[in-house]
Amino acid sequence: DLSPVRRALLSVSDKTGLIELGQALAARGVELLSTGGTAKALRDAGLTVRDVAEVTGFPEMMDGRVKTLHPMVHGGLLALRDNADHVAAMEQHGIAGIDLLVVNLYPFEATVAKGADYDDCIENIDIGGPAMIRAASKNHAFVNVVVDVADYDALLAEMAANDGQTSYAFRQRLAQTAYARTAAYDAAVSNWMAGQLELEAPRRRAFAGELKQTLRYGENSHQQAAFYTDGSNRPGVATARQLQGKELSYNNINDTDAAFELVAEFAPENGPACAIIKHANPCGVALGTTLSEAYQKAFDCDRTSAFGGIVALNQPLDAETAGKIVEIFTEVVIAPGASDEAIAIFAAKKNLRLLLTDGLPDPRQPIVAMKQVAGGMLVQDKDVGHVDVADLKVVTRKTPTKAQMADLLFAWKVGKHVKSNAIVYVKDRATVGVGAGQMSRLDSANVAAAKAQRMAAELGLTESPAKGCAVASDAFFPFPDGLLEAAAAGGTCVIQPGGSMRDDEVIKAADDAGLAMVFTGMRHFRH
Ligand code: 93A
Repeated sequence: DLSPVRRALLSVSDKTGLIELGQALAARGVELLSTGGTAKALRDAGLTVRDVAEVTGFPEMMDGRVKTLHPMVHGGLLALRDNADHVAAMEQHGIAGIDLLVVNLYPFEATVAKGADYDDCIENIDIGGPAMIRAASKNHAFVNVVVDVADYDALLAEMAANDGQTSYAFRQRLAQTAYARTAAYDAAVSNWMAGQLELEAPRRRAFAGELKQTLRYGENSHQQAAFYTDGSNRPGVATARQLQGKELSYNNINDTDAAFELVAEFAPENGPACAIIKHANPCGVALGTTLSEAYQKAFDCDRTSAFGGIVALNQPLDAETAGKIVEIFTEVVIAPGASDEAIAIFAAKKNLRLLLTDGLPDPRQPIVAMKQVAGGMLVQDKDVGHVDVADLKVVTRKTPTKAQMADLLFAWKVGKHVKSNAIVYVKDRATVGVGAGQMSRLDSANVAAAKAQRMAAELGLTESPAKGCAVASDAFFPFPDGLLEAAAAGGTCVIQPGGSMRDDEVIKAADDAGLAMVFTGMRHFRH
């Protein structure tokens, strides 16, 4: 099943590694064909190259839109070398076989990501490249197709090991990679167009994704896993630079994402914020006057759970905060930058991963969220809903004070990032109890209260830190019981969507307990 590589067509937008590849192929006596810019680069390096235009008998035309779309090219890629009819057709029309196709496409995703205008994006939709890739992939019985600079070395190694030939298994693997690339490419084009047309994005979704890395395993060690990027360049775990520490695991990536998306709710200009995540839920979130104070307050909420957690910051990591973080075992820290001093402090902790980004993800950016179900996929807009003071309706006799209002809004933002049923207790812009993922709202209120009790024990406080706290509930209280539990734990004001059949009962219970309560009219389920 070995097949020789005698002729190669190279047509690449990303010219990284091109010369080295061209030289290695030429050294093996492979004839090189190429398109305009690629041919020029190879020739400038002293290599002998034949222009595709010479092979097709047509010049590259229409601004390059038509360069390789020709039977002399596609016949050379698609002809079955062991089929008498195909061989006869090649002879009759003077078509020479192309055994190796090296293509990387016009940078459509990068063009969109840099905010280019409509026409520029359109011009960056590659047509000839994907056509050739699909043709060469189909004919992997004879043809090699390389779509990724990262595979150049593997190709040369395969040829070196087989006296200039490649194996069927190798070509088959290249073909599979190539089809994944064209599929992702077309999905990116379709999704961009959906955005341009302002279509209801979730209802028109194509599935784009490019393999970033294979992971050691998934949620558990018996599950295989991989990490894909979506080409959007959104600041976050997929695009962050990892400065140190071992490779991220599946769970690390999931938790780091949860942490960074949560902390991004707090605009850096409103002060430093820190979120600590365990199992995709926050075990502490706080604002501070300094970043290190924000970290300390977040850490103090639940010191036990924070051990081995993921820390996200809304401002560049500074030395003082770095010094505090390294005092306990932390898996990952993600921040929009770091000072040299902070980086030096982390360098001593080899296992601690530090991820740096160029900014925070925009929490209002309308993107699409997906979830798999048996036999299908659920697609929805990401929850970018938010409320301001002006959106709140006071429903009790008591009105929250200014300070209470600030804590209520803080608690509400945190609650949006807690798995439902979510109950969050907050004091002085720091969580003091988080009840996550319970099947009843009453249970979540209980869990949050128990967390506050443990915080008191951990910090040696004489009274529950939840005394006088603000309470957020991600959905309405169906009965007064959860609300009363929160009041018993120390809650004095409440933020919740409202809209229960028993709102009247719940409001009366709040009045009787002396609480101030506001309705948001918006729910933040998160499952
Ligand atoms: O505009 S195209 O869709 N029309 C074509 O016929 C065609 N053939 C190759 N773009 C085409 N290509 C692309 O040109 C390749 O996929 C590659 O990205 C690029 C290389 O152009 P150059 O060699 O001029 O730099």
